[in-house]
Amino acid sequence: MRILVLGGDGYLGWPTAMYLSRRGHRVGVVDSFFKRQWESELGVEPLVPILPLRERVKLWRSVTGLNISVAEADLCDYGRVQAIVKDFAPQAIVHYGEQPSAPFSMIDQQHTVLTQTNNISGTLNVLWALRWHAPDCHLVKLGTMGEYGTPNIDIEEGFIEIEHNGRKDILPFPKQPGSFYHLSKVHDSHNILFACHVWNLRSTDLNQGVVYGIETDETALHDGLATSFHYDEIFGTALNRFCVQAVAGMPLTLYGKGTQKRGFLNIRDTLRCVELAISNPPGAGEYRVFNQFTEIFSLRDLAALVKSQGGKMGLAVEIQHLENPRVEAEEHYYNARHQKLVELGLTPHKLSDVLIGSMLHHIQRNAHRIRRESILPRIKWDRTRRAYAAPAAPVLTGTK
Ligand code: USQ
Repeated sequence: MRILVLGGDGYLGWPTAMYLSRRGHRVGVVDSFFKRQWESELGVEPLVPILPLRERVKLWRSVTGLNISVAEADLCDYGRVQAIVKDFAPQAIVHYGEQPSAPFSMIDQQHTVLTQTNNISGTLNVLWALRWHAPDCHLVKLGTMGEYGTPNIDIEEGFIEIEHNGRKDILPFPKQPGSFYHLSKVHDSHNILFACHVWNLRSTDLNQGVVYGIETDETALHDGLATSFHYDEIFGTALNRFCVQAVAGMPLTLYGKGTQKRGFLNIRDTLRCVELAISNPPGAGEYRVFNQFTEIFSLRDLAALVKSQGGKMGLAVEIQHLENPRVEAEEHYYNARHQKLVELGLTPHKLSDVLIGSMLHHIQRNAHRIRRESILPRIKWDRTRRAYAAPAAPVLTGTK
């Protein structure tokens, strides 16, 4: 199959491109490289240096004999998006090409507007390009479990049957997201649902939980094929951060009580879920939602697992409760359905001591590269607290 991976330079995009390439698909990657610029504007970097995308693609060819094509494009440039879709004629598009961080979107007015302009306009351009040039193509869009927030009822997969004043309907599940980033994904979901309805497009919205992990079967083939693994307060996510903090000898940063619960999944399962979605496409006009996570943990439980495994490896791991920099429920009900990918054949890689141990070992080999000053949270959601002074250049990359 001909598959375009948008955001193919990123933490998930690059491993997805290699995974699909190795399974015999003709893969093209598209990226604006804005994320690399935002990293340098904000003074953060991945744990291991990441080769430029074209060099990683060359290395991939020399290691496996397989070709991945590369296009540099800002998805907000509709002319470029159209040209790429016409030229490549994709049968599936895996769309990761968005600003991916909640804290980034909460820094200040500019970062909020950039996040929503970049994410929502980019996705609208992809939808219009599909409508004109590839209406049968399956859009596999990376959404987030954070679109739902933490309601006091069970979370369904995208839709819920509601009875109201004696009438019933199946409606999109209510959305109560927790950041301007998560809101950008909600707006995308509505736009995609509408485009499927009016133009007969087909799409799977993957409402993904928090991904953890450094290695996939493909990144393990060569050091130069590594993926962009972050642990800083902006682009790093919970478990990845905890593992780096354990190795750096810094206390694990639990925000507030740490009783918040989220859905998590291993990076290897992300790749398998995308493959399952691609090989079981929806019908024309169908918009469907899969909740893409494999296990629910509280942050406190995750920190305890890292502390226990770190202890077995001789690391003295402390856990610290910080004043929560976010405005979010800490004690809440959380029960989210996640059946559809399992029904299609997903066999999850469950979190285990062995898995945490292998992440810790991997990080230990690069411990000298950890930038401790990028770890503690300084970006605050609450308007009464002092704003974060980003060490950013005056003009933000990607502002349209
Ligand atoms: N948290 C801590 N300590 C930390 C970092 C985070 O306690 O050092 C807590 C946060 O307060 C939050 C939870 O962990 O309650 C998750 O935070 P996160 O930074 O790991 O993840 P989040 O900001 O929610 O976003 C990440 C990805 C995003 C994806 C989302 C899935 O960056 O792209 O959409 O996970 S989900 O969380 O299910 O919405």
